[in-house]
Amino acid sequence: MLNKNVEKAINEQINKEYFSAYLYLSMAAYCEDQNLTGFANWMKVQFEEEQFHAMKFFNYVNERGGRVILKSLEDPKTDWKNLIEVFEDTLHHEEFITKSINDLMDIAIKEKDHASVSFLNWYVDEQVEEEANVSKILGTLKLIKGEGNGLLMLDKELSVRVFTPPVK
Ligand code: OFO
Repeated sequence: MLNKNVEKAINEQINKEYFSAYLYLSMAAYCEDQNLTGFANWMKVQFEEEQFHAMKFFNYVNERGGRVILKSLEDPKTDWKNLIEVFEDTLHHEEFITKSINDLMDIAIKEKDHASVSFLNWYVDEQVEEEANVSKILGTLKLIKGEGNGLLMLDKELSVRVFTPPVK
């Protein structure tokens, strides 16, 4: 049986994961509007990844005999100054999610819920990758000052990203 405090915190995390998906879809819409289809593709893959994160929590709660309670999502931001601002927001958001996962881990440890600690390790590792991917793109964007041929080349590079569901 899933510890009640852990269950409550995971339900809040499910909402954050779906909000992440919604935010990245909103960023994809902005990129489409800027005719940057490669960036839009990258954000759409991010949208799928976040839904995967949410569903992994959803399935875990059910597997442990808990109850998923969904809440409404806040409106995502819809407009940005440029691509640098989009990726600065993305990095800040991922740092916020990392803190949230760490807080969730602290609750599982405090409650001595070893199964949840083990389960949450996947998210701890995933956040390292998430932040690294975003930082790399943001670094390149700053290098090319977010414009010109460099921007078009990066757009092309990001157009090949595909969503591959992790095996576990
Ligand atoms: Fe982007 O890692 Fe989930 O939210």
